[in-house]
Amino acid sequence: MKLKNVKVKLKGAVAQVLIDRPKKLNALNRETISELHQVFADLDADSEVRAIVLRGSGPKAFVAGADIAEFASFSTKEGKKLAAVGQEELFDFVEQLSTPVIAAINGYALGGGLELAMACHIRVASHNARLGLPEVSLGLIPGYGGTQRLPQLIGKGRAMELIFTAGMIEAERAQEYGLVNHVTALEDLDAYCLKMAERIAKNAPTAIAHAIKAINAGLRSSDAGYKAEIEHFGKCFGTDDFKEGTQAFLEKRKPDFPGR
Ligand code: DAK
Repeated sequence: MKLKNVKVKLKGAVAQVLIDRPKKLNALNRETISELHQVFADLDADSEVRAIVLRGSGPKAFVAGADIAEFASFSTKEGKKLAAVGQEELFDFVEQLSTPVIAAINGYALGGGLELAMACHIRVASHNARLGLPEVSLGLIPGYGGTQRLPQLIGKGRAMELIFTAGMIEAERAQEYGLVNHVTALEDLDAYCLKMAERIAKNAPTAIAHAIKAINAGLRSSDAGYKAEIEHFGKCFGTDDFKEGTQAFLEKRKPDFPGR
């Protein structure tokens, strides 16, 4: 597969994966999601690769969300189908990978971008990072596991506040909440993550793979929440609020939601 939006660099036992659409703040379109799936599948199958670091290209964004221009015209059926496919192809796929993945959050991690970082096993952010799930400002709910993984990481009350306000939090607050493990200067982020990845890479890969499966099994004893998310996410696509929210973003204006 020829890669357009994703780059991979190998440094010994560590693979660095770069999401490379800086002009669109690395927003996740269909093509980028399938390229990431392929790259993660290939790296996981390579026994020489013992840890992966994922980051966004440029100094401004990890990933500023799913590509709004692409999903703005989806119907309820398409929204539901794509949420299920996306979760399977990328978000659940990364979470269940046998190789540990560190998200190096080098700027905005919003919507699908924060959902991707939360699907990774460990998160490190630079000081300039801004994190949030702004979907309700577009008439949507998080559709790539965010309604499940955010409360798991930071607790129900904080997760509800962050989702309902569509707000962004700074890296230091994210660390206080437990959403990211460490915060570094932007220029130190790559070296910090590489060092952690190298430390992980020295340990038994089979044992780490089993630890990932065991930890995930405990946190995901039922898929009911993920299924409910897909169901409710799909329903949002049929609403006038969704049409207004996405149109307003594309027209660079504030939305005026008609409501129920
Ligand atoms: N999608 C598409 N383009 C985006 C984008 C996005 N999420 N975020 C930024 N861009 C584009 C901008 O439109 C702009 O493009 P041009 O106008 O230059 O062509 C370019 O990136 C630079 O952005 P700005 O000019 O806006 O940069 P600023 O520094 O002024 O602002 C910002 C940075 C991050 C605050 C702003 O760009 C922003 O608010 N971005 C959108 C954040 C957001 O709402 N993200 C989406 C959350 S919703 C789905 C499953 C899940 C989802 C959707 C569908 N299916 C299964 C169907 C998830 C949805 C979300 O992620």
